[in-house]
Amino acid sequence: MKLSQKMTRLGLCAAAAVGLVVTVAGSASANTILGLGQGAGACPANYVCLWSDYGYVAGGPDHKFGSIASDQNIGDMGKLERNGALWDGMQDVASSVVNNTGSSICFYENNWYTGLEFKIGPRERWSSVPSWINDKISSFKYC
Ligand SMILES: [Ca+2]
Repeated sequence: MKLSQKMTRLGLCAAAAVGLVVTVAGSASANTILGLGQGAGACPANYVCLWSDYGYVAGGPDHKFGSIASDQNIGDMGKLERNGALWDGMQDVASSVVNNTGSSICFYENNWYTGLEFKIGPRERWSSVPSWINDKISSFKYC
């Protein structure tokens, strides 16, 4: 990797650390934050948060971006990519989740809310999701 590419990656990583808010097409008032801090407390009020590792920790910056927060349904976690190659979505990597909403949230094995379903109640925190859904979540919705 050239130095300039490395610098670009580091820059993007810094942006992730402070949280980059993007608006997903089709939901003008909804927000998805790419890149959270560590710990369940990093999840904003009224958001659903997912981290790629156990214990509310994000994984390595060279792979999946590692953590997201959203206040809306996400039908395809692989489509959250932004800023080129660094962030390539969060398909099949989530290992810990926080539901900071007043609704139940259902996580799914496949895109668009199909396959295995893992339902959690309002305000629930899972530092380790069950093994049968670990590294398999591809979509989630209010349910
Ligand atoms: Ca994981």
